[in-house]
Amino acid sequence: MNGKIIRIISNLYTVKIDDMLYGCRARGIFRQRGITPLVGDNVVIDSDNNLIVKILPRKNELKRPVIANVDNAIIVASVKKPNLDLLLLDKLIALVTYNDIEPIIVFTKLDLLTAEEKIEIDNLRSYYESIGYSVFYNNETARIIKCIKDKIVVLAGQSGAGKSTLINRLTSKYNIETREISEALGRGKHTTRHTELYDIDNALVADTPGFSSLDLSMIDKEELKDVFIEFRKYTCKYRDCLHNREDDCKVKKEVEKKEILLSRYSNYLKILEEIK
Ligand SMILES: Nc1nc2c(ncn2[C@@H]2O[C@H](COP(=O)(O)OP(=O)(O)OP(=O)(O)O)[C@@H](O)[C@H]2O)c(=O)[nH]1
Ligand SMILES: [Mg+2]
Ligand SMILES: [Zn+2]
Repeated sequence: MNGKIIRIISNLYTVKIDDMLYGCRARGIFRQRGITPLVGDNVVIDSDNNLIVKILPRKNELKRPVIANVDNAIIVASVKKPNLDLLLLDKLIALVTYNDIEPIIVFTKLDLLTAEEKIEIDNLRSYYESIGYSVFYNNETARIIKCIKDKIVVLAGQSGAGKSTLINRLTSKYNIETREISEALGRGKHTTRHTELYDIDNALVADTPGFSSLDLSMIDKEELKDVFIEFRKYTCKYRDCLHNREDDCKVKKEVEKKEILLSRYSNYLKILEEIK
């Protein structure tokens, strides 16, 4: 029988097959060969012996949290408390895109904004949508659920942005304690060992502890411009143009014409500076 690992606690694996859950152990041969089954793995189980006998090839393997076969990352960005951090948002989009994972942007805490501030966020949303991303507000639960159906999804975003709250809004099944993870977060072994996929109408969603800084140093400076997807369609004078100080740079022209959002471009330059 084929299923998916949705939870691992020490060497006990919870495998989901349709709507049934099986507690399994892994065949000894995996350990001998140094293979570790991961949350998100598609596996074959021997249901008579509750044993994982085969791990199917992975499409990708995320390190934090440790999950295999991730389709989407929901980037949770609060617009207040903590204040909207567009540099962090663009960094996360870049990092996720670099890992061949499709980002979904969800803004939270719009209820804390004045009407004028709300218009600014509406405009931002329109820009990110216009370049090809799915963007939602956290009260649009039905649309979010539709967007992630049948996918493996990780949540990403600042501590306190509202990631756990979002899961609770999408489903009443789990009642995750909000702020729970960050308070317990001692970078301990337990957090990673207990990565769990929550089943939300057949989407499998991993809650993730927040973070304050993000390292993009694995991206080469030549690769960065390709993960700013709206830059891709412009051909500059120099083929390897970094859209920085080169002349005849089409991207810079589009920024001047306000076709490219200024914050996107300045965040690109900031990240470029960081990884150089
Ligand atoms: N006003 C308002 N508060 C919200 C909203 N979403 C979340 N919150 C509050 O923000 C606080 C932090 O929410 P959490 O869901 O714990 O944040 P988190 O991203 O899981 O944080 P970490 O686990 O630390 O990474 C909680 O007090 C929530 O009640 C929202 O849309 N509006
Ligand atoms: Mg949380
Ligand atoms: Zn250029």
